Amino acid sequence: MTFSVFVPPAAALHAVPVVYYLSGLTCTDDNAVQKGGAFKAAAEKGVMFVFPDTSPRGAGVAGEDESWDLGTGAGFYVDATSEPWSKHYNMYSYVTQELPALIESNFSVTSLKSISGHSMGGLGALAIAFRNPDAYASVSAFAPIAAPTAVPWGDKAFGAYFGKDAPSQGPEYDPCALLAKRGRAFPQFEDVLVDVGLDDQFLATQLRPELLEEAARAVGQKVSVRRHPGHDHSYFFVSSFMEDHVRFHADALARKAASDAEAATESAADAATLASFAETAGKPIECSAAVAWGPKEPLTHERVTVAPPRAGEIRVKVISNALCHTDIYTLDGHDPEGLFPCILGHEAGAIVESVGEGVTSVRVGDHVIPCYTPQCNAPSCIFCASPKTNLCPTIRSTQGAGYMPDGTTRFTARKDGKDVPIFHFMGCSTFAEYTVIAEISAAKINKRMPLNKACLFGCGVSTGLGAVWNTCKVEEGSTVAVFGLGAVGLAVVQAAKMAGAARIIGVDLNKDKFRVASQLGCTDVVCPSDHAKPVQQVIAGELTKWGVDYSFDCTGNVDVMRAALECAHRGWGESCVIGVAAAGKELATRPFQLVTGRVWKGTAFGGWKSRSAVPKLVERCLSGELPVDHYVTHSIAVRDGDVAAATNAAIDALHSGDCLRAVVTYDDRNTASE
Ligand code: NAD
Ligand code: AHE
Ligand code: ZN
Repeated sequence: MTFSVFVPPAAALHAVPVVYYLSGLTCTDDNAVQKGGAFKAAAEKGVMFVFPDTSPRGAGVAGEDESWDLGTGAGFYVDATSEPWSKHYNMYSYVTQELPALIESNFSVTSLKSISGHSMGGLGALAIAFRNPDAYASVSAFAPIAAPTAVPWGDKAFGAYFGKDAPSQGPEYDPCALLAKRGRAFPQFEDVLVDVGLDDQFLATQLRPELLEEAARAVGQKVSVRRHPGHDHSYFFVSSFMEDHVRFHADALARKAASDAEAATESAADAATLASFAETAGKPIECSAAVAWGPKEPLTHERVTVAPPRAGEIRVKVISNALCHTDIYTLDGHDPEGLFPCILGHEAGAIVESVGEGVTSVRVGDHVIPCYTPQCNAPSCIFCASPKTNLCPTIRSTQGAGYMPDGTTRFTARKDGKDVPIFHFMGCSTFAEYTVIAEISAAKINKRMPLNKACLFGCGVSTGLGAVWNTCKVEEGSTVAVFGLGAVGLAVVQAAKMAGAARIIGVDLNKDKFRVASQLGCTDVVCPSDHAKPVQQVIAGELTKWGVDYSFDCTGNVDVMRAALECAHRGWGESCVIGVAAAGKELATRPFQLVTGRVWKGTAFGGWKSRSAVPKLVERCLSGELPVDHYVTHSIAVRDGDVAAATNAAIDALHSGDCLRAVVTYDDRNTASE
């Protein structure tokens, strides 16, 4: 066999990952080398490209040179089972085993691989990746034969290579059939990139990308098929989009390298943690918790029993917890859904202790952030499927009723000699050393992120960022007003600054919040009590002529929400309600405010689809792009297992007025000291 290799300059310094590129019918190892256009990006990204031939050549197999779409140049990347092909036509084994072994023993490469290809090679890449998802970091294709068992090229080739076995063997090399057989998405492949040309003469008869989209949609697998007008089946088409594919693979390979490195460097502490989890898995755990017995009562220290997770649930060891205003609001009896006795808390960093039946997306030892807005990602969930919302309703009714999805609680406390069931809160209940949450509420994050910072992404900070970037999509040069400069409001300021807002007006009754607000990007600060006029008239009329492009309520006060709306720009200003108002409160404004073009909207968890987005926010934080340390104004360690004492101290801190987030740490593993 002949193959070609592109060695990037980086290989001289260190081992590099490899992209295998499979060519189409009639091609050799040389076509994409000459015309594919991959090398500039591959050199920049430090990835090797390997180009195998498309079939054996010159083995003297009877009939191999009789037609252009069978035999020589047309191996279809299968292991033939029928004579005369079965001896030599084993391109599947060659590409998945023999060739990588050869490359890995002769070149400076890591074991990380991705795969791509064109036409017949696109089919090969998809089928090989779907059959070996752990072996490849990513897969992409140009104009693939997406459903070979349903088109003439596949019929002819599979009929010859498999003979009477074609009905059973064909689907094993058909990407659509492989997806249907699996019945669920590949967690290994966040996305599959596919490009097709709309002027490709084979599009409707041989390629059928719509069948791949249908098969992927049915199982919830993301496949991005990009359709390009004016492009045909040629290498002009391939080379036009090759750089996108190189970057797609290079990024996935880098992510896999990072997560493999992280798994390999699990510390001794991790080993000890895992050993302790092996002891408790499947059994009830007795541990400390802060229980809220009734509105306005201080949390009390209790020993509670946490039952093992049931199907679709996970039990987690809580490491750190930040206090959100919403916890206090519920404890103070303002939440119409508030139930007692309960275990509050919903901004935490935790480690998976055990998993219930059927849980596949996280494993024991994974670091997770419990998310009160879950993401079920089921193909049937129209909310998860829609880019318009993050509000997955799958477990919302039981969550609001204080139960796990099966309508029962996992917590009991011993009170006056009796076992008392304790309600769950917001699907999280993290004011306990251990809690049980739904699998679909767990965002798995990079273990490099200290859990006493990671917890911030469980609610307030993510919400403020998302309100700006997702819900309002604040543009460069905008004017913005932020009402309430707690952690949520400051995250709005930080996000608006990052979005390039030209002017950011911070509003708070507490002037102590102005220093950090200005540091984060506020260009103006306003204390409403300094003015005789309503604050909306100060902002729209004095500070600006017509009002601000975007305003955000981060207080939960309905009068402030009205002011925020009314300072929005005539004609187009948008006002976003983030704050949570107390039971019985209602909004009011003159409808004329809306008639004259203002838009009133709101956000829950900043519009983030939790399990997909939170890990990415954590990565941005780790990369230094998204600093969050400034939110942690108070750090409190749990002493002698008294979770309630530490949490009550955090509540006092939040009431003090100089607190953004008070982080309570239950266990100092996987935390940072600064
Ligand atoms: P916080 O208590 O830390 O901050 C609130 C800030 O608002 C404080 O600085 C306070 O001084 C200021 N404030 C209060 N009344 C004001 C007034 N009349 N005018 C101007 N400023 C005023 O709270 P937080 O944790 O930042 O949360 C803010 C709000 O967002 C809360 O209502 C919380 O429940 C809500 N929240 C909503 C979501 C969501 O998804 N929608 C998520 C998290 C928090
Ligand atoms: N349960 C209350 C409302 C509470 C509320 O609005 N919660 C916010 C999150 S606050 C986070 O700190 C939210 O996003 N709600 C959406 C949801 O599904 O709960 C009530 O009024 O009944
Ligand atoms: Zn919150």
